[in-house]
Amino acid sequence: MTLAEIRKQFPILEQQVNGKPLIYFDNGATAQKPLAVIHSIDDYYQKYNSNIHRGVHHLSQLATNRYEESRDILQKFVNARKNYEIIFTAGTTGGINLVASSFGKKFLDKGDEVIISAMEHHSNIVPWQMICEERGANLRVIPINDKGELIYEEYIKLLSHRTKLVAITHISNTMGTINPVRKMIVNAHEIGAKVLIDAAQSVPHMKLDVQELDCDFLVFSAHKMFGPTGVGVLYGKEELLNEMPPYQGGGDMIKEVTFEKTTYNCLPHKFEAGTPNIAGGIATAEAVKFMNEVGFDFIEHQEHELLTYATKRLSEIEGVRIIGTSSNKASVISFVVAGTHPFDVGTLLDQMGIAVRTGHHCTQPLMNFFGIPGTIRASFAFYNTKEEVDVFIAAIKKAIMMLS
Ligand code: 7TS
Repeated sequence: MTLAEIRKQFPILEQQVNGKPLIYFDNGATAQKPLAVIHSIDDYYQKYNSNIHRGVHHLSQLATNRYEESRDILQKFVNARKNYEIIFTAGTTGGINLVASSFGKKFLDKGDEVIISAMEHHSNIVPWQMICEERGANLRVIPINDKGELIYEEYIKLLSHRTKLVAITHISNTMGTINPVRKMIVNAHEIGAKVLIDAAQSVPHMKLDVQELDCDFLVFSAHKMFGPTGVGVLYGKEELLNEMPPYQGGGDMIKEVTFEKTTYNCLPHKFEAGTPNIAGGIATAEAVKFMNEVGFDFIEHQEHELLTYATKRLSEIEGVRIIGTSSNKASVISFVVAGTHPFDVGTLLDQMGIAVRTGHHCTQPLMNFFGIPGTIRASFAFYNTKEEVDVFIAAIKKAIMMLS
């Protein structure tokens, strides 16, 4: 597919906002959906809406088959060994809370430690704080340097026999820093700790392989990889998931219920209580197929071009300071403009049809580290263009003039 053909699959991009052609640079928050995903949701509700795993009737079987096919497609997508290592969740946040609660109850005791980093999204901070408090465990934080990179020696120093889990983002949503997760997993495993990778920001940009990474858990959201909102995936190693207690109780997660005792269903159902987002789960497979069709070679190439070009052009503007200058970055650029508030710049960009995210991006500790209230963040997807970057750069210059 050419770039023009790809863009045709995203009708939302064709509109005008405030009288200007929309430029959507807020892909880190949520990505747009191709027609295949939209049609899949429509199809489910028009043709075979019914509950899964319970009905013998035709529609229920159809829905169940499609939902389970989607699990298989996701298994292949991240190269999990077994399809039941793929647990459907409500999103990255849902997956992290599941692991924090379930793994935490089973494996965290007084004095144990969970390691996170200074660049985590609140979703990968707060659930660990909550479970650590409950279990009497301690949260330790890997510091970062001024470029927004982890200080690796400090990570090594933090690892000890007390470390039960390392929960780390693969890519920083605010800065785009790509963390050396493969190496981090090896080091954590050396001391017997388990590792959860928050892949919310990496799964739309690069091919992931959970066997090659050897992570114990990996979580992501469908909506950031061109799928629907309200769906996510938790990958977990079979042995670990089997050892962990259920997270929520309810329908589908049981084998047998009596008032005296309930026995639990096998994987993956043990962790999937209640009726899920069926249409969303099915449509997620369409998002995967679409990304595979576009191809990760194209995705990586296009996004690298956009990142390099936009970084160069932005750096040339007086007063602009880029937050996060690691040499190993995904297509995310956060910046501040001297003498302006990110919100004001964002508002002016919106008036010019450009969607960026402004604020702390759910990474308040990171903002505190840099001593700033927030940033303006442009996050690119493979459907963005250099021409859009040119319009964006001109718009920033204009905004700076208007605000000075
Ligand atoms: N982890 C990371 C690294 C994220 O970027 C996000 C969402 C989450 C977890 C939570 O994902 P959710 O789908 O469960 O909400 N990040 C952003 C963002 O950067 N702007 O809006 C949401």
